[in-house]
Amino acid sequence: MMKEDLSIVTIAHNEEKVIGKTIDGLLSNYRDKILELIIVNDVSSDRTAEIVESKMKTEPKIKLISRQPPCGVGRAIKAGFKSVSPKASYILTMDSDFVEHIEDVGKLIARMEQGDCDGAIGSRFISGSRIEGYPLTKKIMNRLFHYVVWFLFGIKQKDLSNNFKIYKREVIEKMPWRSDDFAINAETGILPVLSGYKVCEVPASWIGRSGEQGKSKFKLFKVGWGYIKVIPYALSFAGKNRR
Ligand SMILES: Nc1nc2c(ncn2[C@@H]2O[C@H](COP(=O)(O)OP(=O)(O)OP(=O)(O)O)[C@@H](O)[C@H]2O)c(=O)[nH]1
Ligand SMILES: [Mg+2]
Repeated sequence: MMKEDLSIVTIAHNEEKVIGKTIDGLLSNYRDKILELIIVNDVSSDRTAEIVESKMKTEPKIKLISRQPPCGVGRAIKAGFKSVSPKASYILTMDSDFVEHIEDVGKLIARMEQGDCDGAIGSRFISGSRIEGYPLTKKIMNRLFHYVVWFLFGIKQKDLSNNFKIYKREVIEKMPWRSDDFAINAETGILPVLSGYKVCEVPASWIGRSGEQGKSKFKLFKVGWGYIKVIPYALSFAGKNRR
């Protein structure tokens, strides 16, 4: 990876408790790799936008996209992808509450620097990873989803739905991203693999939020349906893109 050719897209909705730390952690550790750090904020009612704006005063690499309703993880990620600079060679997508394991970002970058992958996923379900405080129901649904995807498509990657991935820019640009909700995170794992890109996995950590890190926005029974809809979409995509 060359100098300053990475665009990081991170999404935020009411993340005043963590957004500052995430920005500082990324820039202090990876400044020489980062071309731009795009924060897609969806009508946060807290100080998220203010915190980002105050950092922007002294940090030209930060870009803030302030979306209007309707909100949604998918809408936000798609808006972030569209605003990536044409100068970027790589795009990394991540949640903004990813505070404690900023070194995992380095693992994704290092994997790409080996030069043999089109993308890499930070996986919570391979050896070397760490997962703590992940609710059991969420885990069962997640594993079931991956079993179905493996069964239907033969996709062996273990953590397709983690929003912690890096791709060459052209991969992100070519895929027809569809979901407006959390399920976009399954698409960003599945569609590139179906297109024949080589998608590697590196171990990553996932530690449940503690109180001072704000509230979860993930409601399994509200967003679960979105993931199921990705399956027929991926089936039709696979039909059109068979290689
Ligand atoms: N822009 C935008 N970001 C969102 C929206 N909903 C959630 N997010 C962000 O998406 C990321 C994932 O949401 P989380 O609430 O952390 O969900 P999770 O990671 O599955 O679960 P926890 O970490 O336990 O809360 C976070 O960075 C949120 O700020 C939205 O509607 N718009
Ligand atoms: Mg989270």
